[in-house]
Amino acid sequence: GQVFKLEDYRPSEFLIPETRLTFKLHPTRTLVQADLTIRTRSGGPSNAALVLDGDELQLRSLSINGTVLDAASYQATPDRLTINALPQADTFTVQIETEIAPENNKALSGLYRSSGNYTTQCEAEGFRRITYFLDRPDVLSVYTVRLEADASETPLLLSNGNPVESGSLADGQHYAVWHDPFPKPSYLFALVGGNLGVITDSFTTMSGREVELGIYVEHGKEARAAYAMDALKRSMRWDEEVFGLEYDLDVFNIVAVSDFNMGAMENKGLNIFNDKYVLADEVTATDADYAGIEAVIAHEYFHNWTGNRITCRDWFQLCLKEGLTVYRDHEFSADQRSRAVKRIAEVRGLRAQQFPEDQGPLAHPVRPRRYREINNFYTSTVYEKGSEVVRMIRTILGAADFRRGMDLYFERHDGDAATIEDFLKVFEDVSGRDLQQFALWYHQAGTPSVQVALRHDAAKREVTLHLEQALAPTPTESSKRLMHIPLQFGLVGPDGHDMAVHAADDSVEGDVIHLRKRQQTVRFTDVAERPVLSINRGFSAPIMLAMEQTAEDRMFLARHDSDLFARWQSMTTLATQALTQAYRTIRGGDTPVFDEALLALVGDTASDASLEPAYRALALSLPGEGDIAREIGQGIDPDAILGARNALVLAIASANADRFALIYEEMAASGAFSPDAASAGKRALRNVLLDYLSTPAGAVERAASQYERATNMTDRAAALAVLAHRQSGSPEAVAALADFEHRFRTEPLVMDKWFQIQATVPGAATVDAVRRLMRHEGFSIDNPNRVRSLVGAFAAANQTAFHAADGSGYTLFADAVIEVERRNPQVAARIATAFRSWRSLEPERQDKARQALVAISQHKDLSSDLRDIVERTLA
Ligand code: BAL
Ligand code: ZN
Repeated sequence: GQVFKLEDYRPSEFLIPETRLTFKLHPTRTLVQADLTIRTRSGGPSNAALVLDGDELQLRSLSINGTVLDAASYQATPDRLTINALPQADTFTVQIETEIAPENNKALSGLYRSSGNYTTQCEAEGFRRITYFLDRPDVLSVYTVRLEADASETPLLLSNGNPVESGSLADGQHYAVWHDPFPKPSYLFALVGGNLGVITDSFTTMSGREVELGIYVEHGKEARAAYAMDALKRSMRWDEEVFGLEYDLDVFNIVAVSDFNMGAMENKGLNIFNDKYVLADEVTATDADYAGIEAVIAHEYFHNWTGNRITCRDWFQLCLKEGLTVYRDHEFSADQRSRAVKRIAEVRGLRAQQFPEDQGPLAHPVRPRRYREINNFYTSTVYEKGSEVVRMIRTILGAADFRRGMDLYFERHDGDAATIEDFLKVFEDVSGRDLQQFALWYHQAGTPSVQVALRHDAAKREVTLHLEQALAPTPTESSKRLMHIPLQFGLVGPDGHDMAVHAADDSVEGDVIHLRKRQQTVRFTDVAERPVLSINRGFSAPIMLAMEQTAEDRMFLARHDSDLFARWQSMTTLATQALTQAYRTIRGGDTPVFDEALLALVGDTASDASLEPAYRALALSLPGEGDIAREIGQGIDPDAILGARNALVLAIASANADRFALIYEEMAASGAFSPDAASAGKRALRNVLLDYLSTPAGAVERAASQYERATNMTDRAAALAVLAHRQSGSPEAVAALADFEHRFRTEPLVMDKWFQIQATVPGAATVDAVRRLMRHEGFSIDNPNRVRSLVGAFAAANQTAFHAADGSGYTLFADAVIEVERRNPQVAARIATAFRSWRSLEPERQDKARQALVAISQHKDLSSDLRDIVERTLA
């Protein structure tokens, strides 16, 4: 396939200031009439041909300035329309008619039907599946859209912007016209035609304008949209208060659909959502679902400024809108909930998803320089690491200058298709700082590592910190330059409080050390007693830290660090060290034993009432199998990792059984259900304790009883997972699985939990279970949520089954990927990234994983999406 390169960017010769679209919606014969005003960029006539993008399109007719073109003056193929004979003018109109079949569109890109409703997904390159167009983000156009459809079958007709008019037509048809006054790229176009229920509300902006809000869902599910509406209003208020950003149209609509490739899409004024991120009530949704809804509603809303009002010049700049908007939704959630808890959860996610990406064959810079298939760059590097980079800008500049920089960004670039250079420049301009070296965070792939050692000289009353950075080569980047790494830190005194620091070095500003060289030494004067170093507080830089620190010092920090993130990190580091040690012991044929002090630390943290329950729950959640694998590095044996982790869980449970049982009771809910953060935190702590308490052989009663008595999905799903994972095959586990299926078989989103819990039961026997579940009546290979819950979860979150020693997990998965790929290449390519860490496995599994990858690559007519992932993974 073609390789697209950043350095090849050229502005378009032609612009499309206005786009008028008419859709005659029909399941298999939708007629699309596009009337485009074309203007040359130069302002004079152009000699160039007009080349418009298409994808599987069928041209019905073509006119220029209203005159039908003769066949000799253009060439139309499914993926390109080239018009050679253009009027000798700076402005002219082109009329294009295409016909498409939404019903047959299983790729869910472009215009498609889901549960009888018409919907669109145009990012990144779906618009060209609707009509021929300059389908690139730097061509901004003002859209007027007329929709026509059968009035009884499709009573609802929505598009971007504000409603203009609507009415009846002959033959039971009706129409609606929408106009969006804000010029936008084609990837932000959307329409919905359907028969849906709605909840409405309104929002008064800070300047006093009324905005009508609507959330459209399947009939009968309106009540489940209430939390999303509440989250939307909170998002709108927060963006005004924190960034001074106000909404700009008369209406804001959200539509939930059940077949959706992404989480949601920020189309101007008409966000389209995967219904997973809209629908919630206590019986069907977990606290994690509520938090996800809040975050995604906010994320898409925040795109209205960071993405829509200021969009991207080209797809290499994807992180300009995504990294920044993730940063904004993280800050929103931190303000709505607990900042420390939110930060720990973010970092856990970053390490589980982005670090393996950054350290494997699919590594790429936050701003890539090359791609073959842009759909494969909606990655955690672009999104999550992109957000970390924005967070570092704020750490380096401080809150006030960061806000001034954001203000300048909106002032300077509103209406632009901008670049990362534009973004960095505003922060340089407001702060007078040089961000050249810092910009490498956008340009270089890979996770930097930093080594730190602290020396205290009691006689001189001096502390010296030695810091050293390194960045390993990544595919396509063999040599790396030195990074600017901002490290938040504190020197913790024997009383557990931070000491006042006097740095004899200008690389220290306040509580931040700016590491810019390969090796750096920082001196602190007037330090009488030996402090304990707490560094990378708040995870100020997304790095791997190697610190010379004794277990005693880590224990001390795990109990006393004033920075709750760093406190959690110390405990996690201790657990990780214990787990890698246990792994080696198991590999050596012995039984691991654990340090009593660690077991006591976990118990003490669980019962520390000065800490909020949500934090305690996170502190008790041991590193995942993937985290342990990453720490070990090479020659991975997933069974030994699971063995080590289970052994530590059991040791912690045995050492703290009584305490845990007590706290489990203490955290029991009283009163009505509320999804708020404090209530959710109690449930989280209770459920992580349930997992510990249900680990010993036969300890099945508590979970079975919680399952039976559960009145909300958080407690019910947690009990089910504990039964299925800790007491797999027990009569109680079997009964609970059957009960859950019976209760929720008509609720696809809930059945996703059932599929996912079973797909992640540890052990090779799950391979057959997944094969059976793929034939379950509730499963559909066409639906992305079902595929991700069963097949995706199996590969990404079940190390001992996916990597079963006999290779059966790989075979099952490779077959499933191909089956998905025949319908939906984007989803297939996404789940196939589960192979990315194959080279870290022990040799026999490596060999089997490679065979499975090669088998996929040898399939005929492989989509460019899947081919790109498989070839890069094998390279
Ligand atoms: N732009 C694609 C979905 C999202 O990141 O909001
Ligand atoms: Zn986004």
